[in-house]
Amino acid sequence: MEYKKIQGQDEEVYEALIGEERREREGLELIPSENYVSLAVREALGSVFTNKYSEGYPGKRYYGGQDYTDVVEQLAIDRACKLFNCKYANVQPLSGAPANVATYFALLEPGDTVLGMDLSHGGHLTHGHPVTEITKVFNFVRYKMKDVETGEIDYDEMLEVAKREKPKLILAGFSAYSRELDYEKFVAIGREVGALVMADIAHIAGLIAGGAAKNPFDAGFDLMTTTTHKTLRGPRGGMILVRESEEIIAKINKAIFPGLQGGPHMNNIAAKAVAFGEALTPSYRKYAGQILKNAKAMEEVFKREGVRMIGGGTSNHLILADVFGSLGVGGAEAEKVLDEVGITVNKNVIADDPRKPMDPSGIRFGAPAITTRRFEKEDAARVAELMIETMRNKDDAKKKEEIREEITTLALEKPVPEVFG
Ligand code: DSN
Repeated sequence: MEYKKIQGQDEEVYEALIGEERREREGLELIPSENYVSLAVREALGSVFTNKYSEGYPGKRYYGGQDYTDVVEQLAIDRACKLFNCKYANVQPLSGAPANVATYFALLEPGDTVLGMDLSHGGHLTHGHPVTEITKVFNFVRYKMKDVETGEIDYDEMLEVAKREKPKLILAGFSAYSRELDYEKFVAIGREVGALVMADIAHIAGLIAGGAAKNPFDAGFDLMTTTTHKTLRGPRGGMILVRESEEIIAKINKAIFPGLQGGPHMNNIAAKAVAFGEALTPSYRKYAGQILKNAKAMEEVFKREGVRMIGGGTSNHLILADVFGSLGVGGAEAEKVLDEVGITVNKNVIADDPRKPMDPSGIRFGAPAITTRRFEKEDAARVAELMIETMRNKDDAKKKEEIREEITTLALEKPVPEVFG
């Protein structure tokens, strides 16, 4: 994109935009929650829909002039329901965290208990980390992995905790967990203790939509929340999906508006509709499958080089590697040296990490964004080799310069396609 109008009007913002364009073009994005959207999605984001207030829902708004907002919101809802095989969707949440918070307020009373995955074992802040405001209102209890080396969840412990704590909601979902969950077990435990069962599929939404991961709705989950900008490759935003209960969607809709949000961001909803349209195409299914192949190719290199991975490897799009334990490089330093060669990852705590969150033992990385750039297994494996080489030679400036050159060449050879498909 050229940003001609901004260039003429605001040099400072223009410079930052151009810098980010260059960074994304010349480097490799491996943060597993990031991706590149199509130009069509960016057109919708920058469209006239940003001008419009439309509190309410299609056909029931509080302001006039809704002929076209109703069209795009309904398209987004219908396409979301088709993608995830469910009856209802609310596409207004501004992102994943507000979607989760709205769900708690919609379905729980203050003081009610939620059972979710421990943050240090892969869960998310909004699943009840003590630093979040929601813990002042709701009570969060935890389940963990039984075996950190295989990633197996301790379902016996989950049942025990569920029987003891009597949660109203059981939450399956994660932001740093690399294996598939046993959704049938979650549903069985939920039914046994009378809890609703919810999946936060933010990280794997695109894999589910593209048929490369199981859909929790097939196991009987009641509802799911997600972001739309990770593997799903849409604009930054959130969404709540309900399998079949009219009562649940009515409560969710009320919690989003007027409960917690005002006017929906209609430019964003238009962009969600465009992205969901892309995700319904056969080429998107191919993309989702390729993410898994590329992540597996990276896993093989890490295994071969003796770098420990939490869960022993990956069954999805992401890898959590214990770089401190295996290479003697802390997560913060690994993030920094990889940045120096043009590879972006994030430092991440590993299960029961003895180190601090700002300098943990691990890094988290994955394949969604490089797969959008049409990287194949061999390319992904080479990137993994270069990552390990960089960390092993973290103090060798010449070596890092050579690696940076190879990364830049790889990146320039595979630009983000203008049109997906
Ligand atoms: N920040 C997101 C991630 O990187 O996984 C989750 O909120």
